[in-house]
This record gives sequence, structure tokens and C-alpha cells, in this order.
Amino acid sequence: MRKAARLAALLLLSTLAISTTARAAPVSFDWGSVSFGGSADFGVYEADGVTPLQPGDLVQLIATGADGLADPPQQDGTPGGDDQLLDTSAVEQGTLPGFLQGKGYVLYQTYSYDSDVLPPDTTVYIRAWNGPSIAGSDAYGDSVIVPLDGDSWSAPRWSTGSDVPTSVSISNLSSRGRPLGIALAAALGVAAAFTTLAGILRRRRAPGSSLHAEAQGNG
Ligand SMILES: [Ca+2]
Repeated sequence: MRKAARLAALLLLSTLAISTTARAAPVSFDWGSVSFGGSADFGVYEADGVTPLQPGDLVQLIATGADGLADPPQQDGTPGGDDQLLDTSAVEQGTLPGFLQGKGYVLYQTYSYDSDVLPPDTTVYIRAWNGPSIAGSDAYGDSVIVPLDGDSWSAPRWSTGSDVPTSVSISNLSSRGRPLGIALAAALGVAAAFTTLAGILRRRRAPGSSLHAEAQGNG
């Protein structure tokens, strides 16, 4: 009996060990937009929907975050909202046989991660830019969204229809445009933070006054 109990305990322990290991297992996900038969149902195109993106144009694998939605990029081109950049590649990065060239294909690239780094229900999409860098692009486009499970995914054809985000009011202040715009946006962010902090300090100094009392005083 004692031996059986010890065996059972050992079995339980090893099961626990296996399940713990499984939680942090390395996972590979091959992503791209390509058909080795040459189908035009894959690849990324300009906003006109007929001109394929050029070899070397930037593509990114992005996680949607908890909301499951693709948020528009920030002013500097980094993923917006709760989105997270996972991997980067380029159109026609690598060697392709002649009949597969000029189709805006994104060749499979392997994204490797630990399974406990991303939530199990993570969904992803590919964001393509119509230039070799964010700064060198004037449009981007997002593929459909799919779950980050399975070994490989070839995204169906899509186009770069969305303009690169720029704040007209900020970027037009300078002929140098975007870099100063970003610096100004950062400065405005710091100013906003100081205003908030000052507000908190004011309220702390005058514990008797509430927002309600202030509102009454103003009215
Ligand atoms: Ca999101």
C-alpha cells in the first residue's frame, strides 16, 4: 500500500512538472502573405489595389492586445493603443523564383516566443507600409486579424489604404515636419502631466475643498 501511495505521489509530481513546463513552452509561428502557386489572392498592394508593394517595403507582425482590435499607429509609426509589435520583415525579403516576384508577397518568417509571454487568446495582424521604413512611407494597411495559434499563416491579399498618421496642427508648425512634431507632442505630453500633478498637489493642500465646492464657487 505504502509503495502504491509513493508511486501515486511521484506520478502526480511528474504530471505537475510536465504541465508547468508546457505553460512556458517555446512556440513558433510562421507568418507571411505568399502563395507558392503564384496566386494573386496573396500579397500586399498600394491603395489602388493593383500595384504590388515594392521589394523591401516594411511589414510588421503586431498583436492586437486585449481589445482584439488593430489600433491605428501612433505619430512615430509605433503600434497604437494596446497593440504590441512582435516581429518585423519586408516585402519579398529573400530569394524568390521569377514567377513569384513582383506580387507583393511577404515570405514566411518565423516568430518564436515563449507561450507564457503572450496570453493564450492573443490575436495578430500584419501591418504593411508602402516604403522601406515608417518615415519613408505615406500609407499603411492592415491585414485581417487571426488568432496566434497554429504553425503558419498566409494572410489574404490587402492594400495600404490608410494614410500615415500626422497631426496637421502640430507638424505644420515646422518645415522640418515630423521630427519637430514628435518633439512638440512629447513636450505637450510633459506639460499635461505637470498640469495634472499640479492639480493633485492643489487638492492635497486644501483637503476641505472638493471638486463639488470648486464647481459651486465657479458658478
Ligand atoms: Ca488593440
